[in-house]
Amino acid sequence: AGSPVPAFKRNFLNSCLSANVLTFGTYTLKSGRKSPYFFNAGSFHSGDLLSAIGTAYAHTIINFLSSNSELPRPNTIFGPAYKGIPLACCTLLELQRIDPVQWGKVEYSFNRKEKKDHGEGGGLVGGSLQGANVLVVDDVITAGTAMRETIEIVKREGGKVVGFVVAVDRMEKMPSTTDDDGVPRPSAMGQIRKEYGVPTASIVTLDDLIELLRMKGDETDMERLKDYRRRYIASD
Ligand code: OMP
Repeated sequence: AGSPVPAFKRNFLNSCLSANVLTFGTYTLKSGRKSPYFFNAGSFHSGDLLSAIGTAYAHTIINFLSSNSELPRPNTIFGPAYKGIPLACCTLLELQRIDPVQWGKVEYSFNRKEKKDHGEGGGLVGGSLQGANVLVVDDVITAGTAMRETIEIVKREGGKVVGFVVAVDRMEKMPSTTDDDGVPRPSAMGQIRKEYGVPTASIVTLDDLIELLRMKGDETDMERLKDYRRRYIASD
């Protein structure tokens, strides 16, 4: 039966569909895999959509912190350039609205893709990461390349990643030369959890997307996503 889908997750998924953030077709991913769906966080570009995604991240983070109570409290929300930048800002704004005492003094920060050599200079905008406990907010994890880069940036700037929250966990196994061998391997998220000891969370997973298509009665796309899951599903 499973537990009921919380309202913030349902609203988030409905927003994704109505704004074409989540689309179905044939897409080539960064990893080279051909996917029957794509999640484009760059399409969350209206006031209503920013509010929907900020709310969904904020509730996911609150649940994540309460189920990982041993974690140090984050003092910075970091959004990797480019797509992570508005995500970090609207998430922190929503967290502050929900609980100003807890989140009012927490900072946001993001990296520049090109280092600035004049004015204030440096590779970061926003709060300093020196000695900071950093919670990273990003769009999607597939093979984990983007996530590894972010962990390195935070480390280089003197911070420590204490958690990693994405909108969509595609639940895919790590890529390899025998990518399509049908053998499950650990997920990118699981691997990074182990390697860096960083706990992770997502607003939704591939399983949630399949359930959404089932509820909508979209059999064709649901079957295509299930095929994809069978082929690339991770072992954890
Ligand atoms: P990895 O670096 O392989 O984990 O891929 C994550 C990145 O791929 C994201 O940060 C996006 O730039 C891009 N991506 C999406 O935006 N949406 C998807 O549904 C899939 C991908 C992807 O190429 O895997």
